[in-house]
Amino acid sequence: MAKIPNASVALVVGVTGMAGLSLAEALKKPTALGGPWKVYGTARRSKPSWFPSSIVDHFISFDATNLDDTIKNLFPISNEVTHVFWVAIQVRENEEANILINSTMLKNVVDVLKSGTSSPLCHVTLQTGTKHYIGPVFDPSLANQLVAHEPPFHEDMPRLPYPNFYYTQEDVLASYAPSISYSVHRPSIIIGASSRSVYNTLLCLAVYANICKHQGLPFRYPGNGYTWEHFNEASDARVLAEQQIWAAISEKFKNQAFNCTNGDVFTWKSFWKELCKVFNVEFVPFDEKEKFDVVEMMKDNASAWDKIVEEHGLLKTKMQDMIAAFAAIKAVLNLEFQLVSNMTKSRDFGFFGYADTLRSIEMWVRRLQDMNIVP
Ligand SMILES: *[C@@H]1O[C@H](CO)[C@@H](O)[C@H](O)[C@H]1NC(C)=O
Ligand SMILES: *[C@@H]1O[C@H](CO)[C@@H](O)[C@H](O)[C@H]1NC(C)=O
Ligand SMILES: *[C@@H]1O[C@H](CO)[C@@H](O)[C@H](O)[C@H]1NC(C)=O
Ligand SMILES: CC(=O)N[C@H]1CO[C@H](CO)[C@@H](O)[C@@H]1O
Repeated sequence: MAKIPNASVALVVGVTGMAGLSLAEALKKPTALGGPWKVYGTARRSKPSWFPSSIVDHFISFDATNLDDTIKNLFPISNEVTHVFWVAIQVRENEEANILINSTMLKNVVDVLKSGTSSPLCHVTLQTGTKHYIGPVFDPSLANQLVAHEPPFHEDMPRLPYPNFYYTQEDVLASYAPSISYSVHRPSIIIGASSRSVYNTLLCLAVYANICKHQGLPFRYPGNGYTWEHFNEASDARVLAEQQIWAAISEKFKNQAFNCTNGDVFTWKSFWKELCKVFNVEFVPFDEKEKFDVVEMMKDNASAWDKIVEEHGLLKTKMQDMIAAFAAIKAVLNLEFQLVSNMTKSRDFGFFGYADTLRSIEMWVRRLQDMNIVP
């Protein structure tokens, strides 16, 4: 079994994303389970201006796809790190490329940390998502052929017969057991704050709302009538952090996968009303006849976003870096089934974290504003 560490030292891989930021904040709370934690946070790029330095003890920039760079940066702390929190993703053009790149990064990091002569590494948490149950919906060559599981999804559902980098990453981690235990966390739409996440729904919706305001366009819902009226769910980055820390230090169970959602459901109609209130834009009900492609619209309005950034002196974000997230939003808002996870397993195991999705929106938008990412 894993060695019992005498101090808790976390390596948060992907600390500048929504989940990473909330994880580092949660680990640094005096009440954090398993604490006090020493926290190393890593990212591919350098620290963004909005990143609060106080939530990590050390910030490391390195490229996990490159083994030499991983050795150079992580070997020096390999005799120290007890827990890895994996919240990094890199998204490539298709799922096969994702599989290769992602499993390589994960393997590089765990191999290097394990190679220390007295490596205390005992647990790795892996954040994946509900694509585990619905398949690679963002892969253009596969998206139209997918057959998903019937919701509500549960952890014991068999894998779908499509390539999925989540499956490969789970296999990579399982290959280190029993010397290192792992837990897998499957959020739905993550709500949090960052300018660096590949898929940041709330940031995109904030950008879209501000463009509509700026251009005098109606803030129309870019999905279909089904999602407008049916239930969906979200995963607050704080709940996700809490669940990962809870699973990481558990002595009672090892090597388990958990859904991780807020525990409530919402219709996009109700979500939209809340967004309109927070952004102070007029609520326009969904109208089938006004269907449009939000990705094309955002590409057309890239210069409008540049202007807003300029006028408000915001952190320089580029529309082109958000197009993948807009495409993901478009896919999710046009689903024809309810994306809802079953949280019973977490509760059976003793995790009761939750968030009220609609109530959380304003807080997270204010956070994005405080970080000077949106006006
Ligand atoms: C997650 O939720 C889905 C849908 O309810 C369910 O099928 C799946 O078993 C759950 N997974 C876990 C690990 O609880
Ligand atoms: C923004 O998008 C709308 C809708 O697609 C379009 O009518 C408008 O011309 C775009 N604005 C600019 C500045 O391109
Ligand atoms: C939720 O998951 C539990 C197992 O974790 C299962 O017993 C229960 O039937 C599921 N509920 C639904 C509605 O699928
Ligand atoms: C399924 C798959 O492509 N797995 C690959 C993940 O990455 C590792 C390391 O590069 C490869 O060895 C696997 O073949």
